[in-house]
Amino acid sequence: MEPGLAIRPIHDTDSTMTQFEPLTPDSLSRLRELLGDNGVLTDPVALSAYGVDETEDVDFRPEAIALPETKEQVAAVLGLAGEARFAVTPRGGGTGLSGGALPVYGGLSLSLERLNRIRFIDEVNLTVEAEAGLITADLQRAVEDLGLFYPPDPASHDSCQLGGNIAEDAAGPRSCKYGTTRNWVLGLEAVLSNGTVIRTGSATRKNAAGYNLTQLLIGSEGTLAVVTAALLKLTNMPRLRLTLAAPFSSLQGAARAVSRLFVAGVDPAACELMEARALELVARLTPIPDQLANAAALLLLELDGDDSDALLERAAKASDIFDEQEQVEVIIAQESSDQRRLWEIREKIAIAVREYSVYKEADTVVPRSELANLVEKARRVAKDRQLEAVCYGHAGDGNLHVNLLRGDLAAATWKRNRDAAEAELFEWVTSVGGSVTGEHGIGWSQRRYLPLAALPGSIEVMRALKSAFDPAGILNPGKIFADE
Ligand code: 2HG
Ligand code: ZN
Repeated sequence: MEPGLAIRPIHDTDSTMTQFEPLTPDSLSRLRELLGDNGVLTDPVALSAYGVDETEDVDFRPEAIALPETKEQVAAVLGLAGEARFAVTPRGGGTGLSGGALPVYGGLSLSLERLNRIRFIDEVNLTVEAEAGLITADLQRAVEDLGLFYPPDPASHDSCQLGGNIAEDAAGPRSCKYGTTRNWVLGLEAVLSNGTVIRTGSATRKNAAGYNLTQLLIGSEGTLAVVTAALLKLTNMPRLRLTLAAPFSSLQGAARAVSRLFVAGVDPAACELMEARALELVARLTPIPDQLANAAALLLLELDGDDSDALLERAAKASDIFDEQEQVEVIIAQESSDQRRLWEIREKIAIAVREYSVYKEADTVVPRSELANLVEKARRVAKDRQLEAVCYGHAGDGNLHVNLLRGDLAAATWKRNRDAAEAELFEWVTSVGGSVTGEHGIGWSQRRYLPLAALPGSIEVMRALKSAFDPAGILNPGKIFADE
């Protein structure tokens, strides 16, 4: 696809600041009437905590934080916001990586954290209905106790919330077999910006009635409605898992092997790639087995299923595919403690990068056949601007997190070079059929790149949808679109 438009500069938020009213003492006292005194926070410590998420280098404080406990309270808060015209930014666990939950125009941070109940688990129809503020790992544990499985596994699953996962269409290693959050949602309960509560979808596996509002709200980053609960699909927990660690002496070999695994039907639940530099940084935090430490690229695979012979057969097929590229000494871990040790290498990368250098992460996604070129391109755009690129991530989905490291560049040079490197990288990514975010969303920090991923006509439709859902524009303003 032709890239839609050249990258446009981002307007300063001040230019449109006037479209919202500040939270007046009157609005604050009405919020307290609706939510009780402990349902509204205005102390500086809270304001600064709710002014950041996991996105590098951004900080926008809200004027107050609302902590509703019911959907009716969410509806009442939005009704008040519409009347008083203050901005409302929904917030989940604050683990986002594109600033989607940051109140860039101030106003109210609407945290769903107290709507955190599991309403029911239906073991006959294999569904669960849970509220938006439920921690993802708590949802997973609750269904796992019944032998059931909710597969989406964002890295932050111990602290992220279901509502945030839905807002960003979050994913993790297992999405290469099981899909992203959107593949597990049957229906949503949500509050529109005028305070109307809607329900989308149905409790059935099929539903062809009307527009698919469920899928439209998923990934809409809190700009169209506030999701308060979701009806999710479940599946059976696979009885067996194998972890394979394959150290390659060439990045090209590892990257080629990734596409071959899928063509040959190995069907990995997870297929992660780490390049040498990522391994080096992790080794500063945790010991890496000698066979893996010096690889040019490491592939980490998870295979799951119920039949141990079939699983071992798929593992052998994966090994053969690796050997077609080069001689690879694969480690196969069957015990869960050994598997944990291998996965720890992957899980520590983000923190290892963070501890090493200031960085900016580009959440690139390309067709699998372009993975080797992607890493080459990332290295080149970084090197041309005195930066370093560290690539790792969900190779099975063609989704690599390219971390651009500042090293010892001066602040102004870093900002200029980083932006230029990222723009060139995304221009290339979209020129080969990829996109500007695989799983972290556009949010605030990536919005200048939307025109690379969507043609002007598509962006026009997106804007029309935004106005239809939120005519006053009070819901999570400043996100997704570059020149709002
Ligand atoms: C991962 O795959 C996550 O580890 C997080 O998407 C990436 O924290 C990060 O930068
Ligand atoms: Zn990721």
